[in-house]
Amino acid sequence: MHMAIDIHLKAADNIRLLTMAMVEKAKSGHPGGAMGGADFIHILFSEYMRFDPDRPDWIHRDRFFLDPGHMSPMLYSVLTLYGILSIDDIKNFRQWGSVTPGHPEVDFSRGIENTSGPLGQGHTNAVGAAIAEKFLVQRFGDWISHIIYTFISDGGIQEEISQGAGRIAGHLGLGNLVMFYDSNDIQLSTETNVVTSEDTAAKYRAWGWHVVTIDGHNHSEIREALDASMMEKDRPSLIIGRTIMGKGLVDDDGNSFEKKTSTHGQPVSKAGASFEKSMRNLGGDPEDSFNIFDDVKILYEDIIGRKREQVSSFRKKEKEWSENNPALAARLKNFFSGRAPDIDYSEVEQKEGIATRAASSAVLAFFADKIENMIVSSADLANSDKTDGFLKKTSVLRKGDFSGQFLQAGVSELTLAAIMNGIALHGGVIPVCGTFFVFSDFMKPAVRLAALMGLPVKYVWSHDAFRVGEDGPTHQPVEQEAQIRLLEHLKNHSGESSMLVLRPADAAETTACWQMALENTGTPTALILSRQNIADLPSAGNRYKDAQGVRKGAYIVADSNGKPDVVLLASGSEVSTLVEGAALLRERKNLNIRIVSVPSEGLFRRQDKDYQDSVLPVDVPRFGLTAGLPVTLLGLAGGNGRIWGLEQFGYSAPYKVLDEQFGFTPENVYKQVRDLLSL
Ligand SMILES: Cc1ncc(C[n+]2csc(CCOP(=O)(O)OP(=O)(O)O)c2C)c(N)n1
Ligand SMILES: [Mg+2]
Repeated sequence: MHMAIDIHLKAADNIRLLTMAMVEKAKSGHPGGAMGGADFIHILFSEYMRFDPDRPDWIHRDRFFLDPGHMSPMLYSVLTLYGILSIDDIKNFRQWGSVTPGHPEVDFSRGIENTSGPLGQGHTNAVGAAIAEKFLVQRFGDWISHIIYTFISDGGIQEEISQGAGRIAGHLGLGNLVMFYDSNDIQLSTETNVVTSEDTAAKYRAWGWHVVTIDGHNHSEIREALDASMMEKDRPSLIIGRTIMGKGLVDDDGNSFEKKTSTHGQPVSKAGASFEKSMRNLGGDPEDSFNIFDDVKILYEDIIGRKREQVSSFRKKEKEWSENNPALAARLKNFFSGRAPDIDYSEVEQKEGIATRAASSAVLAFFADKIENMIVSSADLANSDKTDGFLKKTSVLRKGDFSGQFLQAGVSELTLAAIMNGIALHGGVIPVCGTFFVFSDFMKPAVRLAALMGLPVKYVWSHDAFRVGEDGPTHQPVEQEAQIRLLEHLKNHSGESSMLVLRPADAAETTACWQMALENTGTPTALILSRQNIADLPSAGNRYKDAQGVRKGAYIVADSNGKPDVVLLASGSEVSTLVEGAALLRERKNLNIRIVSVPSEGLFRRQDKDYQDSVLPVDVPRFGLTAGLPVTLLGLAGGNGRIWGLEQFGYSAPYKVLDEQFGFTPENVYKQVRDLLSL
């Protein structure tokens, strides 16, 4: 018994030692917090987590979401004990080309469930994954249930997003979620008592969580707390582990160097501790700082053996289930295929002259009948952003009943977006979320991570311009489109444009853009939609077919005979204003006019040069119209062109008045183009 306890402490110390060694060698990193969390990580990974050491991406695994990405050395160390990472991998910590970046970047094949670093998002990803798990268990049975573990620190507890995550997890009764809070009283620049005096346990209890507070270094208490969490079916669990920052550190004189803010974010030697003496104090050898103790090796070999047995007996159970339930098994496989659903989008019926948010609603209603593994959600705007087209055909997810497919997130856009990331990371479910475009700002930190991680989250952003009208400038997006399209310019680590941003010009384009959104399984997609009705764009024959041009990012909507005198271009509802302006130009000046709809500049710029030149001939003047900042169209209509955009915040007034005041009228299109061409 005594021996058994010792070896676990030794394993935890080994994690502390590797952590110190990694940061020391890299000459940068965050050792203190990771050294405090080592005990929990060792017990969790060795005795509780179900996963396949040979296939860390196995879909039936328990998940572990790290929130404080700066504690990466702790995670990398335990993955090294498992042989999932090598000693060389951790010797390359934070170096170019390594698989051990400063903050973990999602890598299922190496047991990294999420990209973490922006505090608060990691544990909210876990809430999303726990929702996905409940959703799947409801459909496939208890046998596929698994636990979502997450690890949070003082920073994550303080970040506002934790309010949304805590509320939603409690409200939905996510008994499959277990969160460890590394409560070490220290944060980056101060002790926590400088900034907070809340009763965190009471706060989470008030949200409906099961909460225990333990000594985070006491392995029996950790086990008891985890065991108790396993019994909780309808409440998420919070284990507040009181830990010691930089546990085991000593200075040159051998005095304790624990509980120091200075060990948060630099090698322990730089902070003032003695690397050598601290190594020895923890049973290590400074000459061989990346050593794994022989008995810890044996311990982990034994653990790996047991994990393999656990996985193989699970696989037997799975096989039996599949044989007895072939239809369900095929469905499960399909859910996790990550492929876009096979749908005939031409069957979507659109009414004439509607707002693109209404057109999106029609598409979502169509999806509700066809896509079983989609969760649509909204931050309390379903009836405005029109995600309610989907909601009307399903029910909301609620405590004890995950048979529906709609998540009512409440007013918490950032939380919602991070939950969507978690759903996508879990796999098996397609996440869609809506809010007003102006509030995409609130989602942005999670959108950025979705772009970095390459997650196929879909954003439904309605009320796309000052034409929101009477609600005034707080609700009228101006700079948002230029801002979000920067992610179209930014490449992800696969070398692709990190996000697809689509602003359809009418109902037919909206259907086509939704198809692109679902087919885009490698990056997030945004749909930017109008509040107000839009006249359908002209079509010689079949508008649905014409609108397929959006697949190239930009296409010719209406053309002149022969070489155009001018090309008019825009996205969204401004295209229809161009159509009316073009009529005036033809009538009064007999001009040859081409109209181009550009739902995505980023996508258009990835087409071959010939196509780009065929749509926007280099020697023809261009006029761009945008309800956003003029810079939104600079890359398309700059140079030999002119752009009419909005250079100020909007005002509260009926949108038709604003159109007049701001010059978004056919008459102003006429005037601007006449000036451009000096006619
Ligand atoms: C959103 C966000 N804001 C700020 C930071 C910078 N930062 C990294 S860790 C940290 C606080 C660290 O405190 P804690 O979470 O308690 O970690 P510990 O010091 O205990 O390791 C801060 C402010 C960040 N990573 N993310
Ligand atoms: Mg802390």
